[in-house]
Amino acid sequence: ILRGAVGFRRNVYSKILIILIILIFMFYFFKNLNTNVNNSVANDILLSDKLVDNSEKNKINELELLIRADLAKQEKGLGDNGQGADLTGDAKEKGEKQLATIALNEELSEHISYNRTPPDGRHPACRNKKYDLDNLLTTSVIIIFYNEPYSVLVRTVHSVLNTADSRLLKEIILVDDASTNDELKDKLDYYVKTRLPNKVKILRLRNRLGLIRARLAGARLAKADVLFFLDAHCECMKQWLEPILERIKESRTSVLVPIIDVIEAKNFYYSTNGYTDYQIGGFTWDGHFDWHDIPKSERERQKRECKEKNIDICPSYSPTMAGGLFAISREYFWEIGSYDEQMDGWGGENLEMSFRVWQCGGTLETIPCSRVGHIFRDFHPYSFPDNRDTHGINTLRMAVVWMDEYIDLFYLNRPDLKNHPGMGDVTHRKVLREKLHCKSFKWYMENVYPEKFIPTKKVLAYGRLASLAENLCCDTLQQNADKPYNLGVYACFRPEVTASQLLSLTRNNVLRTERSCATVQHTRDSSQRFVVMVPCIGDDEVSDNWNITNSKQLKHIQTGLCLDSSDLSTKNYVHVTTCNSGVKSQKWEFQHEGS
Ligand code: LR7
Ligand code: MN
Repeated sequence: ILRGAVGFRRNVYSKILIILIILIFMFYFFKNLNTNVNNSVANDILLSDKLVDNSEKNKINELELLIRADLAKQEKGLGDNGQGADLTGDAKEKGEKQLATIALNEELSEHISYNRTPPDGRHPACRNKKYDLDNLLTTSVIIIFYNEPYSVLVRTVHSVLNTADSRLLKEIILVDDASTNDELKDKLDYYVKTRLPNKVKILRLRNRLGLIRARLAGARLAKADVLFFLDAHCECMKQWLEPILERIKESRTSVLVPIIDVIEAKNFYYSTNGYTDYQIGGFTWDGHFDWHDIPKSERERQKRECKEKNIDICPSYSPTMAGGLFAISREYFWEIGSYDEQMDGWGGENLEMSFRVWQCGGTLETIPCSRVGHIFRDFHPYSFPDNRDTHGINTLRMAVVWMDEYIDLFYLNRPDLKNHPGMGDVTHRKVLREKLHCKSFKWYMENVYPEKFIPTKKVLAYGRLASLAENLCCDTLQQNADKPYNLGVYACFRPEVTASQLLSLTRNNVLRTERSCATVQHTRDSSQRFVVMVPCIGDDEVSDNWNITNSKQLKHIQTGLCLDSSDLSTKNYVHVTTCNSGVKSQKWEFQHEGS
């Protein structure tokens, strides 16, 4: 009996052994199969992870020395806590030159540690919050780059690794949009291979595809629950992932952005403004993204949400997003139509995704407990083949698919894009819109962005404001609308009105352009006061009002003075002066009656 029992046991052991061997075999078989699938799906990409095994010793030694030199150059403590830093002597000069050529102080970046800490500028309520890290979603961070300064890119990766709990971070996918800078090739491969954990991967595109298709390539490889896209020059604040992952778990159709803090390109100062006065996204009718303060109505909605949930800080709905830093459920990203893959180069994809998400049933939210710094550069250090206006053409594709009749306001600002032959085909995006049963742009304007000014609606008059004295029209003279400027006159453009001559007199008697409202200069000399255009958000917040009189004058109600086009000695600026219905230079006519 005893012998029988031993024999039986031996039998069981060998069976277990055979099963184990089969399991191990299958594990490796499927693992390999998986990498093969990756390679064949991503037809045009090279996964460069062979370098360290294959290349010669010399090359490796060389790279190792370069990397050690980089590390030796970094000064301990420099820029810590997000402080701005300064160089001296030759290095300072070099940095200043780079600021002019690549819009960023690369030399300074090389002196700052990859692991410098950003400040903690979060709302106190965010700092006290606890998260159940074992039950949050996982993230694939996707960072695309084209010729970014090596040290800035590497710092971005370190920053993610330093701040993301390993339970939440499945992988970081770096997508190289066919950079030509050598440092971003073997040296970066070697650094990632030898200094960073396995979860950092590099995807090399064979050809430059532009940022939209580069993000798509990264997204195709990603495996985690959530995609978090970042530009290649970011630094993450403590716990930037947790509140985002929590919100997506609660609401999978929410597309989320962190507060985007400014890191200055000249001294790497990471500035944290207050935690409640952050801005949200809007757009201009010429198709650009812009920032603006959270309107009263949204603040009130936020308060209500906070009260209901009994929490201190809540997301704010945002009509649009800047586009570079955002998180979305991976499944939802594909469901909602990822990107228009026919968009080239740079630009336009951010408004496209914003409108699409809102119109097709999702929401776009800023999560104030999540903060990420972004280096804002004064200009793009790269160009595109043929100097194509990719932003314009991409925006045209967006407008044709999503903006319905409001596209006229876009064409008004961009007449050059009407019937542009470069637009290409957008049928598949229109089909997508049908398939997802998306709402109209009118719905978006009324429900998501009601504070957005529409120059032709709810107005007493609009269009060109022409002087009856001579062929002159009020004109912004293309001055920067981010700050106050004087209203001028210029020869009227006809037959179509141009954006610089498009004015509206609203039902609240506010005289304005899309972004600026007309006020009267404060000065003692009341005979000649300029008309100052100041940034305005809502009509109700403007204290200057205007009336059209029976004798065709435009009268400033608060001062009782009238708009006058005479005496243009100073740069074609118009002024207001004592009303006199007898002079022609005070007679004006709007192009259209209001509706
Ligand atoms: O051909 C290119 N291929 C690329 O991979 C050109 C650029 N890129 C990379 C580039 O290296 C960078 O990592 O794409 C990323 C974005 O390019 P930036 O940093 O030059 O763009 P930006 O920060 O000036 O522009 C904002 O608008 C763009 C519109 O297409 C993108 O959506 C950017 O991601 C976006 N950036 C942000 O939203 C950060 C917040 C700033 C604001 C406003
Ligand atoms: Mn950027």
